[in-house]
Amino acid sequence: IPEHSLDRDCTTLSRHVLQQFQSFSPEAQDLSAIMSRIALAAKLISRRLSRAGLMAGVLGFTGEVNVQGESVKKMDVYANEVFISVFKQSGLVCRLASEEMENPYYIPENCPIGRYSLLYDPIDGSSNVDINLNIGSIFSIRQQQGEDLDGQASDLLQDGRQQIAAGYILYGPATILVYSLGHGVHSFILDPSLGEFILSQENIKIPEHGPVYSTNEGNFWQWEEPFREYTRYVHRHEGYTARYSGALVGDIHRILMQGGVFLYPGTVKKPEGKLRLLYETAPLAFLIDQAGGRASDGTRNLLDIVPDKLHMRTPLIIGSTEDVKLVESFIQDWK
Ligand code: AHM
Ligand code: MG
Repeated sequence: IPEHSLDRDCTTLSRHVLQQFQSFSPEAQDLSAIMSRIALAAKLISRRLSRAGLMAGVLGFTGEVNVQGESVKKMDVYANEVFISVFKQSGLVCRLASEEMENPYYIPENCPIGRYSLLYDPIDGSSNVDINLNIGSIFSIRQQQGEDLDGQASDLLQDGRQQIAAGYILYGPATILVYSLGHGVHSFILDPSLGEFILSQENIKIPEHGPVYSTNEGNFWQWEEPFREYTRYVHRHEGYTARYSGALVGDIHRILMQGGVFLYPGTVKKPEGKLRLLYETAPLAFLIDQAGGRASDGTRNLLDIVPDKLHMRTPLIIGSTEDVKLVESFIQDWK
């Protein structure tokens, strides 16, 4: 076996985190440990997904409706609990907030020593679960900022640049984890025989421009005019191709690798759009920014938006800088 391939197999996620700090500082060790726990969550969810169709009572709905008014699937509940479980007795994360929970969840034995908060979407693209198509998880790590006096996590209501780390897991043909600590974007592939995430690509850069446009055109007549104008522009010009899977993580992963733009605009009825800032759009914006791309709500850099509540939504335009700016120019011209 050539030596370099052995080195490569040994570049696990936790080692990679330490390498980026170039020190064994307490912060480096904390983040390495946090990323290992997130990796464990990814392995548990990945394992359950790969067998879901063979097990009774794993797929389908629970009959409940979550804080967002969406029907909850059994996999949403399982994945939400996995992230809580992996951080129990870790002393690392005191508080978790997710799409599936109205209020933040505290792990009492980790508080107040756990200096970090985890914000996450346990299952992104829930509609794909029951039909065995790609789905994802999204995560963001923030520093715990003092006391959460009102129990509403108002101290978490800060802009996206305050994220310490962010990333996603894509459950596709292979399970991939992509993350950033603010020093570039790196991807890892789960080697099922080792049960480890192994480095696959370092310092990923998104192309300045790309062919993909990814949006739910079924909403065309619900959008404001500039989004319709942009879509008409794409239809009239050569070199564009449409891709939309119903799971943000997969669509954005394609755009990260090949370039292009993903759009989830607001609609006339819901001007704020569908996607949530703290655990969907801001972590993805952090990653794409680190890869040299751009994310916007149409008028502002998405990383500058300060949420006014935990489950706040934002429109999302994200991807290659040139393509995002082109969409923004349609909005500017219209205003
Ligand atoms: P979810 O987290 O409840 O699954 O919702 C988020 C998903 C995104 O992954 C995807 O881009 C979008 O919702 C799809 O919505 P639509 O079906 O309206 O196109
Ligand atoms: Mg989601």
